[in-house]
Amino acid sequence: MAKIKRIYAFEIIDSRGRPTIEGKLILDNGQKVETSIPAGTSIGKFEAVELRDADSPRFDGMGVSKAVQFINELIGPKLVGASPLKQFEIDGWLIKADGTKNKSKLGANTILTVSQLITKAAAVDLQVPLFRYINTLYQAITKTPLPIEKLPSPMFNVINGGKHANNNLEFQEFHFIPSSSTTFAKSYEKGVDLFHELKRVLAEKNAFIAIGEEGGYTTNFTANIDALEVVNETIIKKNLKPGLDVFLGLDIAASEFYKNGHYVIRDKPHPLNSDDYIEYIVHLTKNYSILILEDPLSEDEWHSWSKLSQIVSKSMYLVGDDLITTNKERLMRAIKEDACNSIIIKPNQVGSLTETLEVVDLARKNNFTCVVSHRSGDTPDTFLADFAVGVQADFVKFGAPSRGERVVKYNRLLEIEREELTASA
Ligand code: 2PG
Ligand code: MG
Repeated sequence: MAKIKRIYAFEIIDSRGRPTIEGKLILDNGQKVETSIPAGTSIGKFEAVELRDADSPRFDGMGVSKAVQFINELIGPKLVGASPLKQFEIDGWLIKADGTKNKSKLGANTILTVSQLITKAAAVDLQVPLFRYINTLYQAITKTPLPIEKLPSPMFNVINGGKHANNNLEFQEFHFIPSSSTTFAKSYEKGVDLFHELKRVLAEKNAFIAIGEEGGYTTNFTANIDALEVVNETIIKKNLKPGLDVFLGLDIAASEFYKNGHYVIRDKPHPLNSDDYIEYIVHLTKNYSILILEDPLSEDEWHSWSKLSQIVSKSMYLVGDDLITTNKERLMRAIKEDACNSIIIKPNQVGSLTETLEVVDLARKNNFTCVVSHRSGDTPDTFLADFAVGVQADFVKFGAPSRGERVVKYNRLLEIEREELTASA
């Protein structure tokens, strides 16, 4: 089996025009793999630390030259001669070398670059598709067989608000979720059709249309409920039934507008206390076919999460993103307090493949639904699509069905369905 000959990294620019890390790994048989790391704009308070050159004026302090230097001078040379098949050992060594609880010494972005390179190199060396190799690693962690039988259902982010746009919506993401009763290809097609129909619906209303961070439309709505209304209207215009053919998804990212114990949204004339705000959220879920409700409450409001969960958890996926941040301890607390029934999985929130797999395992063992997610700052890397198939995630959210760094991941799922799953079925 091949050994690592060289690992190196450099700065590239992500989809937002911010620096991120690209890493390359060369095996001693000449094979080469590369990976790049996404980054969030609305970052959860409990995410592992993303190492940036905050003390430098370069790129507004967003450079990653220190992280790159760690890979080129510290980590890379030490891994020369190692086997890429030792994923768990190498991740364990990196986590130990960092030695902090939140990866603040080396950076989650630094460690994840190396971790993903190791995974990709092993798959190439073994000559298996990346998703199958990730599936093998996952089974080694869960100690239970997990056959690859399906593709995750896509959720398409078609209206961008919150920190992902400079419109006046507080809610961050509005999704179309085609019913999962068809193939991925059909769901993708439906998502694309709805995306274009939505633009026509907005144009008919003389709305000003621009594009947000994740490829969805941003426009001048007066309230969050208006965006839900437009999304619903689009489904009906396309002769589809909301709640049957297509569902709605929201990532509210509520931590961003939770101020002094109150939720401040345009839909209401005054800031709302948690109980009144929950009442409004429940009202929205009753009036629109919301299947996925992500981060409706602030990342610190555990008690309110449990309250809302009691009301909605039986009829929809209540998803913790900023609440859990792909963190095992926070997931354990969410399970114990019945705070939600689903989790967003983002490898860069925790910083290594092994830990991400462990979180998926813990979530599954507690009947949580798993949504694998991109970041608002992303790259053309398709690692996440293979990851989602490898762990048999229930849903993926990779943004709008438009813009290169988003569609490249959906297109990879299309490729897996076309070339790998139908062939082996
Ligand atoms: C989220 C993500 C991705 P960001 O909140 O779920 O859509 O946004 O990457 O900005 O954290
Ligand atoms: Mg989120």
